[in-house]
Amino acid sequence: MGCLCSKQKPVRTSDAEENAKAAEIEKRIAQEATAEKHIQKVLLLGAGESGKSTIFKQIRLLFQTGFDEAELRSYIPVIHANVFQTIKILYDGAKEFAQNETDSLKYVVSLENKETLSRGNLIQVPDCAQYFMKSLRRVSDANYVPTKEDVLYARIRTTGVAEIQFRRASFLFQPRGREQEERGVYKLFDAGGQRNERRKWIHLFEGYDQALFEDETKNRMMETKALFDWVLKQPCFEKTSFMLFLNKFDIFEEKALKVPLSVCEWFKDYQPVSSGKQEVEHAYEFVKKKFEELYFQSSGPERVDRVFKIYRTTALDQKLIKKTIKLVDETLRRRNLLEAGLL
Ligand SMILES: Nc1nc2c(ncn2[C@@H]2O[C@H](COP(=O)(O)OP(=O)(O)OP(=O)(O)O)[C@@H](O)[C@H]2O)c(=O)[nH]1
Ligand SMILES: [Mg+2]
Repeated sequence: MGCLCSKQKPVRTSDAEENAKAAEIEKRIAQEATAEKHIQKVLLLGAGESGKSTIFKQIRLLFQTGFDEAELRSYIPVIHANVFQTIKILYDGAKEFAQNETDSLKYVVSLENKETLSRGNLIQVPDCAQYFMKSLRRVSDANYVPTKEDVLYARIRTTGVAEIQFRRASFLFQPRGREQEERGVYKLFDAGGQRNERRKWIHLFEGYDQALFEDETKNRMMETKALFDWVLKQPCFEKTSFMLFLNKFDIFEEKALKVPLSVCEWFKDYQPVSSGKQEVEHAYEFVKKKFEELYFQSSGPERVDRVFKIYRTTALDQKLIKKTIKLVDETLRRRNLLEAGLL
């Protein structure tokens, strides 16, 4: 929110002056419209903790100047809070597990005993828990300065909307002198995905659907499904391209072999076919297909020409994110050329 203040001019403005002003305003509007044409707005949407800010951080690292020391240091309290929260969850979880165990020391939380941590999925330990628990000595050092990797793992819920801008040319690595040809600019928005945060951006769109936020019993996948379905149906996204990142593939890879996909209501018709890597691939393809089906079900016939692509990502993997962003860029570029009738 802003406030515009202007001083009243005591002199009478002539018609010629008025006309000149109007022409100047017209010119500025036209210039801004041309500049905006080169700006491609990309909005990161998804449920809370799905990895939006991690992708946002990776993009800052890859295509901007990254984090300076002051910013790295600003993550110290966040990382310490992540560690305290993890220890508290592990401690409470250990007490719960010990109730059904004859060996009362089995779940005692210590640097050496990982028994409770290994059952983390049952007690909702955060995804960064393993990483920071392995680095306890380092992160508690008095002279500790977080590394880039620590910052990527650090978990802080986004409140409001963050925004960065970067030029297409910054990641095209083309021969010198050709940068000017790539005048396109990306504006990337990272919005909070927790239910209460969504209220801040969701009301900007038409068709506000309160019902989505009422059902507390949904598990994360069901919540993602409901959110994706809702977004797809919004009139303001009628012509918007959708790049779906099936993120946290590293966690999926491990989980798919331990917990049957069918525990999730949406995937209850899933049948495992084998074991190991093959099974992971099969499970991933099944999930991908479910999202594709949802996309086509929720996109009316007037929306079929918008672009929809699915990418398998692990936001912590910088190389993979770099490759994925390049693919996304190629897709969006093609789409723009098509729209302009140049392809
Ligand atoms: N193992 C693993 N962890 C990830 C991945 N992506 C993100 N994380 C971790 O998951 C946690 C949550 O990620 P965020 O990027 O904060 O999630 P978000 O979607 O921005 O969440 P909100 O801001 O609450 O909407 C962080 O600790 C990340 O390090 C991934 O691909 N693999
Ligand atoms: Mg976030």
